[in-house]
Amino acid sequence: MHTADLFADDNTASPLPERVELGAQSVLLRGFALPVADGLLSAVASVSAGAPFRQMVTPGGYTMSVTLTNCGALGWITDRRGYRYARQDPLTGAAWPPMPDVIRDLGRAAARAAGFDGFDADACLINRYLPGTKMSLHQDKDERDMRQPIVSVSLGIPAIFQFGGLQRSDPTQRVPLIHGDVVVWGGVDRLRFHGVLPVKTAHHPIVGDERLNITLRMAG
Ligand code: MD6
Ligand code: FE
Repeated sequence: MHTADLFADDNTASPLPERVELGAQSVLLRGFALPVADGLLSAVASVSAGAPFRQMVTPGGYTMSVTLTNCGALGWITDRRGYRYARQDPLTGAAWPPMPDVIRDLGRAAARAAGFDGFDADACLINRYLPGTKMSLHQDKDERDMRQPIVSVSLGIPAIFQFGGLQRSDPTQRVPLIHGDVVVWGGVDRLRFHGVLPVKTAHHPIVGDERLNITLRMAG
């Protein structure tokens, strides 16, 4: 190889792009949550102290592999009666814990960075993925105002996010997500199918052997 080739543009070590466009109104903001990751983890710990992670059952009778909890005025739940948002935790009968500012502020900032001004989440779903758990391909359509985007924050061990089209049968992109990544999708992409492939065993130095996903929405 000629020395010059070592310095050619396409051989130059470059940092990962911080913005990856996944669709016309969908973007992966790589590392966007890193500056507040420790604060987010403390927030998740305090939320789950009041509203523990638990498995839920889908309307079809399947037990979801992930465990979940919520904070904020509205929490996403599922049982045999359907998917919906609820003001009370069905486990405790109490209101969900308030949404910590670090979560709400991150959601607003990420949505703005993705081109959605005025995003102020009232619903925060927190999913916990242990190795082998997954989220099947689905659309998010339980929210009242579909003009508002979804903000999804990844913490802990990596996962592969599947991002499809408006039809279940459309091809899916496979997007590796790591600690600190944030995906925002809305507008023409709001109803795109998405999911998470079974998470592989791994270790994260701060979070441990699990993945946490914080999904923010304006649901009410
Ligand atoms: C995730 N969660 O946990 C993505 N959507 O990475 C979702 O897409 C989701 O957990 C609708 C309802 C519940 C969910
Ligand atoms: Fe979803």
